[in-house]
Amino acid sequence: MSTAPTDVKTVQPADFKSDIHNDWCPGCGDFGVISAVQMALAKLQVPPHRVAVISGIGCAGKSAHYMNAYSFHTLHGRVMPSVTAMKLANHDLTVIGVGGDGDAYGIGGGHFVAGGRRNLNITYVVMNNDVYALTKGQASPTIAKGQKTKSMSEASIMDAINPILLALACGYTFVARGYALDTKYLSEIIAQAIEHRGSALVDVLQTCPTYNDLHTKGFYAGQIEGQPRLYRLDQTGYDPIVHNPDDPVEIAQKKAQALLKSQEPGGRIPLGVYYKLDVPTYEDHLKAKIPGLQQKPLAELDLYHRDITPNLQELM
Ligand SMILES: Cc1ncc(C[n+]2csc(CCOP(=O)(O)OP(=O)(O)O)c2C)c(N)n1
Ligand code: SF4
Repeated sequence: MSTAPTDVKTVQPADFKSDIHNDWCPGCGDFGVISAVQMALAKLQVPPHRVAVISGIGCAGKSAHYMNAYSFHTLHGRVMPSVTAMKLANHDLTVIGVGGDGDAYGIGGGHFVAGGRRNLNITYVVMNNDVYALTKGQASPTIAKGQKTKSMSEASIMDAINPILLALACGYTFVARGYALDTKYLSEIIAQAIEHRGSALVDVLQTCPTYNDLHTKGFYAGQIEGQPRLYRLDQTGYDPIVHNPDDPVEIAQKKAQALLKSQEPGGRIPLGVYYKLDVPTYEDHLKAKIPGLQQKPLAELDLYHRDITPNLQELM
């Protein structure tokens, strides 16, 4: 007779859907991204009460409202500090930041840098539509020099930030790129990012049919010299993993390989995992310094009934 439990409820993507009214425009790529996050969490069987989602300001920033999980809608550009605080307070939560490219790489740029070098075990999903959509489509830091969308009065005269390069330079230990309208594959990438122990960036090419008439569904579905513009790295034999994390030469080689892929000549765009390095996380270092954290996360430690007399005496 089978002893398998029959009353175990498996986590479904629908478990993460909130009943808040969604006011994204019809056809917005953000729908695909949030669905992919929900599918990834269900794939990993993480229940909603073990998940925290933090989003910034912008269309992407509304994501926290649309997730049934612990969620927090923070200030513009402050996704990473909020994610950091959430993870430090409770190491046991699966912490996911969601924001726009303006939020992450523009106003939040300094925090994005610091987030990479800490290597906290978190996932940052950036909805990259090349515009500041919520404020009517001004250029964001990812739009290329010379490009102009229908919402811009003139073409951009600045060089673009390349999120993959930026993340590699900042120290993110998992760097990937997805496409909002390939939700199934995006969910696989996000699931890998969540499983990764360390700071993970998933930059997502996101269509904004309202303000970006350059990077449309048709553009991404297009071909370059008979080859699809978008293709999967994992179908080309590309190996993103640093197999010996103690070898600085291999780390440099794997970063160089990702760097080349992030600016592929001709304009084809690889999707998938560009780089993956498994090294101790910020939490691992903290646990080594603060023994109490090995038993419980900070949120569960009794901080209010400690005798701090010895500390005060040291100061006298
Ligand atoms: C400190 C601050 N500066 C400016 C704004 C105005 N503002 C709101 S959303 C936004 C841009 C959002 O763009 P992005 O982060 O790319 O997200 P999207 O709307 O494209 O999803 C700006 C500039 C603000 N809310 N707070
Ligand atoms: S303005 Fe663009 S990014 Fe914002 S909801 Fe509409 S389509 Fe989506």
